Amino acid sequence: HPAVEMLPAWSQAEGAARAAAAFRERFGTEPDGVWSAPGRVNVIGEHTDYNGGLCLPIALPHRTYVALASRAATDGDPDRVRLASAQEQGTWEGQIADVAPGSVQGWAAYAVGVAWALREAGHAVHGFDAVVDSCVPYGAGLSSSAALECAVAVALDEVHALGLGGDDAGRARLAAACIRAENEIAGAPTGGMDQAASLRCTQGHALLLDNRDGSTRHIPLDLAEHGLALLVVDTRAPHQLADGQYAARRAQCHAAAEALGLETLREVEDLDAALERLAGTLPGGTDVDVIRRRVHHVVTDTRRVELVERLLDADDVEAVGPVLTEAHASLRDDYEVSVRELDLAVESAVAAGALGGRMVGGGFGGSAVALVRAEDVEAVATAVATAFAEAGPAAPAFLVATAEAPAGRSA
Ligand code: GAF
Repeated sequence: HPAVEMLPAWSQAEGAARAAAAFRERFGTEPDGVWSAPGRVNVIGEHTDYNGGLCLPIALPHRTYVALASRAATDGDPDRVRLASAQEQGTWEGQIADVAPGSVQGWAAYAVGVAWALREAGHAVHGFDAVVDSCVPYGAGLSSSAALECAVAVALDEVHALGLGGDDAGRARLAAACIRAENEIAGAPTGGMDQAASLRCTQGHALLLDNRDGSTRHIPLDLAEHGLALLVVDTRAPHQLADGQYAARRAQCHAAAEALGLETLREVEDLDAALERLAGTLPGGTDVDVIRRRVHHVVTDTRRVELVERLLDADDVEAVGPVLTEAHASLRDDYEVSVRELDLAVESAVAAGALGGRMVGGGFGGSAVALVRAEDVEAVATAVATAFAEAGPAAPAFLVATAEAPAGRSA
């Protein structure tokens, strides 16, 4: 059997110590503090956020740490930002006032974009030095970018005493700033689930997020209590959100809603009737079958979130497994965002005894989850690693997801 690689999560004390040490080494001074924010894994409800639908993410134990020192208003250059990362070469330097769509390339856009967005929202934010360190797997569809944005957001909130981090309404506003940073400065047209998950989840709960109005419900999720575990498979298939596929799916959903005279696909009540109507209402030249399948996925996935909510409320957690597998088929066949590695992860996990599984996040690479009995974690991971070794793709890596704390101060 191939070895199973588990991706470790640092404790908050360890992550904070690493980021603070890297800060001292880079800038030769002490940071004001260290803040951190988690990556996420979504239990169910994929590509629903930008359609006003439901999703159900949890915050991972894997977090991104930001050691930050605010520049005093009296500093000779109060607007200057310097950013470094333990995972990247070099230091990014610039002025917040110069940040604009298209002006910052690479990972720094996700960090300095948040300072820009907070300013756009009317908050007095000035420059800072920051060093980032992270154990959120990068590019694995587990929201390493949202974790970076949200860690910077809670840091800037506190050093400027904006008072937003202290309650959920304020955190929703921080999330909105992070979404603007990602959409407008980093140029990734994502929907907002990831930032809400990183800022608004609570430990021991999944976050039922209604993207129609941003309202939430915290659903207790202690899988260990049920003898279960959520095994995440990072397929290591390259995953890229800023490419055209994600935007193309968004545009198709938008076109479908428009053809139906709806603001979002969340408003579809009678799915069969809506699918029927699309034939006559979409602009000529549109592939009606493709749009119908996209709509079918989006509408049924929000229904699956409602079903999982009922199952969790009834403590019938094992029954969630098959719903995940059904969601995977919908993402693969109707939404067409899966890839061979994701299908292989789900199929090999289910064949090895997982109760169900599906790809998570945007797709086109990234990770899958499998709901497994706690005693089967190792056997299922080994079976998935073996299937990959036999089929040819690079070896996957694994982690066990538990519902952890949202973004906050770590030191
Ligand atoms: C990515 C996006 F960032 C989210 O907004 C969401 O649309 C997800 O893909 C799919 O559910 O993570």
